[in-house]
Amino acid sequence: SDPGKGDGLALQEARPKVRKPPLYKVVILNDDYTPMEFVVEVLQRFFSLSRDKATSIMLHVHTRGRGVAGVYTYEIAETKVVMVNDYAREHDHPLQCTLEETG
Ligand code: TYC
Repeated sequence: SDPGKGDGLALQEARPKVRKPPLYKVVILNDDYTPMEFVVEVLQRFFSLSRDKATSIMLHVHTRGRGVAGVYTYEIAETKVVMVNDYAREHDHPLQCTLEETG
């Protein structure tokens, strides 16, 4: 007999399982020494932000101590953290960013 036309018990059709991956925030930290212009440049360069949006996030970090540059899957977030921290170190600025799991 045709195995595709059974009573639905022998060959149950499974619902496709699609799971959203966990997301991670790339958090930028304030410090006393990194120039504001450098932070804005970093936010534009690595997070594809407009100058206005980058400036707004930089000022938020400057006044509040920390702020979210973007939200990504783990591999992309981790790559951005390494790229920003390497870039800041190359330019002798103490700017730091870290990963944080979203709630
Ligand atoms: N606080 C720095 C200053 O006054 C500016 C700054 C902003 C540094 C954001 C880091 O993530 C940062 N020059």
